[in-house]
Order: sequence, then C-alpha cells, then structure tokens
Amino acid sequence: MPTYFDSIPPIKHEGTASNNPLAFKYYDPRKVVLGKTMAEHLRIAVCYWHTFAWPGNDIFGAGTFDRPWKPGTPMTQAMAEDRAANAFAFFERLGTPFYCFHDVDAMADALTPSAYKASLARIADVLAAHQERSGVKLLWGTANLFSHPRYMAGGATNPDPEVVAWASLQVREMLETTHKLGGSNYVLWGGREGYDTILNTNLKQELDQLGRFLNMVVEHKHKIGFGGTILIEPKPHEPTKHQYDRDTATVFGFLKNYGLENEVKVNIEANHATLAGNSFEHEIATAVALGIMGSIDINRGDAQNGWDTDQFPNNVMEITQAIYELLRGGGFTTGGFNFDSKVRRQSIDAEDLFYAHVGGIDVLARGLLGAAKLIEGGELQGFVDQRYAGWKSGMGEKMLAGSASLADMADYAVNNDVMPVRKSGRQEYLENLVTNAC
Ligand code: XLS
Ligand code: NI
Ligand code: NI
Repeated sequence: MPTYFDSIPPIKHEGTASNNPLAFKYYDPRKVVLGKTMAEHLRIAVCYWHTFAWPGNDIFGAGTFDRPWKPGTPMTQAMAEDRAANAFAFFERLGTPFYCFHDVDAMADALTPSAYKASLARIADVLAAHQERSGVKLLWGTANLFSHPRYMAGGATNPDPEVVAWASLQVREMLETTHKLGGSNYVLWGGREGYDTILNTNLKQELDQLGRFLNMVVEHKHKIGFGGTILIEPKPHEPTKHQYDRDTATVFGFLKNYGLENEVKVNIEANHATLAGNSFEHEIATAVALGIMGSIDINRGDAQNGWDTDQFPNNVMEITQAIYELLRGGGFTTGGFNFDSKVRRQSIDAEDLFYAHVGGIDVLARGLLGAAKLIEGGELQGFVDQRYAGWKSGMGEKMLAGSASLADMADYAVNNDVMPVRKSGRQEYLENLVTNAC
C-alpha cells in the first residue's frame, strides 16, 4: 500500500561531515557510549498524536495539514488503518525503535461504551500486525481522558461517578491493550484532573478520587500481569487552571499519601517542567533523588510565552545537563525519550516531519555524548563529592545517622567555638565544564 512517506529515503547516520538534511550527524544507534549503544541509552519513541492525529489547528485557526490519512476528521476503521500504515511507514524510515499512542489517536470513532471496546480491539490487531512486521515496539500506551466533552470537569476527578465509569473503561481497555502489544509502560496524564475555579471544587474529594483511581489502576495492572511501569506525567496547568500533578515533587507527595510510591513513577515532560517554573534537569534530578524516575517526553517551550508549545528540542546545553542527571540516576530502565513534540503549523510537508525528528534526535545524541564526557571527566562529580565531604565523618556523620541531636549539634558549636570557613560554589567554573563538553 503506498504511503505519504514513500519518496523519503530511510534516514542513515552519515556523520558530522554530511550536508544531507535527511541524515543523522550525531545519532548512530550502534555507537557505544559508556558501555551501551546510543539506541539503548536513548530508547527513542515517536508520538502518534502530534505527528499523525493533530490536523495543525490552533485556537484561532483550522488545521493546515493536508495529509492523506485525514487527521482531525471523524475516523472510520478504514481511515484508522490508513493512519496506522502511514505511522509505521514513518517509524520505519526514521529507524526509531518505539512509538506511543492514546486510544483515540489510533482507533475509529465510537459513541457508546461497547462500540469503544470493539473499535479499540479492532485497531489493536492492526497495530500488533505492524509491530510484528516492522519490529517497532510500544514504549507506552495511554487513554485520552481530556478531549471528549464528557471530560470537561475531569476524568477520574469528575464530580459525576458515571463519567469516572467511562474513564475506568478507557483506562482498563488501554492498559490491557498496552499489555497485549508488549508495551513497556502505561502513562496517565491528568489534563483535566484539576480545576478551572476552586469556587465549584471540593479539592479533598477530588484528590481522594484520584488516589483511589490510581490504586485501582495498579491493582488491575497486577491482576492482568502487566510487567511494565505505571507513570504519572506531571504538568502544572493547561488545559485546566490548576492540575493536581503539578510537578515531580508534588506527584511524590501524592503517591506517598495514597501508598503508591513504590508502584508509580513519573513521565517527565521538558515543556511541562518549564511551565511549572522548574528547569528540565531539576525535574529529572528530583525524580532520581526520590526514586521515581520513569520516562521522558522530550520537547521544549518558547521563552516568550507560557504555553505547552511542544517544539522539538534544540538546546544542546540544556539536554546535556538533563541527560547528565538521567545517567547519574542509572539511565532508563523501562522508559525512553518520547518525542511529544509537534512541527509548527506552517511546516506542512512530509519532509518537515523528518527534519524535526532528525534534528531532535541529533540533539539528544549530542546531549548524550556531552553527558558521557562530563561523567568520564569526573570534575563535576568530584566537585560535588568534595563539597559534601564533611558529612562522611565527625558530627556530620553522627547527625545523619540519627545519633546526634539538635542539642548535640548546638553544643558542638559552642564547645569548639566553631567558625566555618566559606568556600566558593564555583558556579561559573562548573557551567564552563558543561559548555566545553557540548
Ligand atoms: C499534554 C501531554 C500529553 C501526554 C499524553 O500536554 O504532554 O501529550 O503526554 O497524554
Ligand atoms: Ni506529554
Ligand atoms: Ni505536554
């Protein structure tokens, strides 16, 4: 069957001397870095929604993309199959190992709960056949609990239990579909799990609903024997004014509160981190520190506006710092880098989809190489280790072990006439190390 991408040759690694815009300059899937191949480190996925389901609309204007598989229009089974064939033609040409999708990105439209089940099952068989034929795997699946008007007041946090029953149906079916397709993770992004105004919201009730819902998802995961990781994707707002999963630290508190900190990890998105007023590397470092680092949605925002613009990453220094934090935490296990990024509305050609991904993947590869240089050089880690060396012995060690009290520490200061010597934090020196590694 012919596809939209037939004129595009498979993307190859040609190295930094190449001028070919449809070739990787840095990403060489077989290149070994710190004992693993680039492909194993980065575990790259293409997302179905922005790249194949989004028609190129924005809040002021209609879709600009004229793709043969008709993004955005009501979908029949034939259209859904056409979309899947085109999506896999894209993945295969790009040569990336994974993809991610929401139920409604891939399936034919269905109005009733039983039609929903049947329609999802039909497209799951088609996706399974494409996976089998191409070798492309599912990084994660998810259910869309935010687009349909029924979810205007929330999915799991809706005031109406009948809406939560619908949400349960979609999540159960997509969790089982993800399991059937051999997915490595299952993601929950709570786009509408928050409020537009606190005036109409029972916050405690909604948090309890969300906590119970997530427990139900974990119980079901174990019941069906799904071995992948359940991931929450933090975001502070948009579409709601406030989302409960606002950032990684907030999600950790929520998981602790509902007894889920050993069951659920986070899917960190670069642009969501910046919307929350955090840096991307802060979110990764926090997740690593709290033991909940799962996967990453890679994209970037725009410094001049406060939306989730989902642009393709292009800042090598930022990505180097992010991958450095990721590698310090041991790198991905079930997670990977999912390109939750979209081309701009004026980038209407098939080539644009490739330029975007090729560039983004090369930025990740450069970030990986830079991070590996920083790790091999050891200066950054060495500086940090030496900065905290005082905690390895004496009163510092005793305090952390719990054998010195507040009074013991205070008396130590008095008895020894303690006068600490200030030491430079060396920020500029450390920033230069990162710049020079890129
Ligand atoms: C939206 C989110 C969404 C999730 C999947 O901002 O990034 O795309 O990744 O529901
Ligand atoms: Ni995302
Ligand atoms: Ni997003």
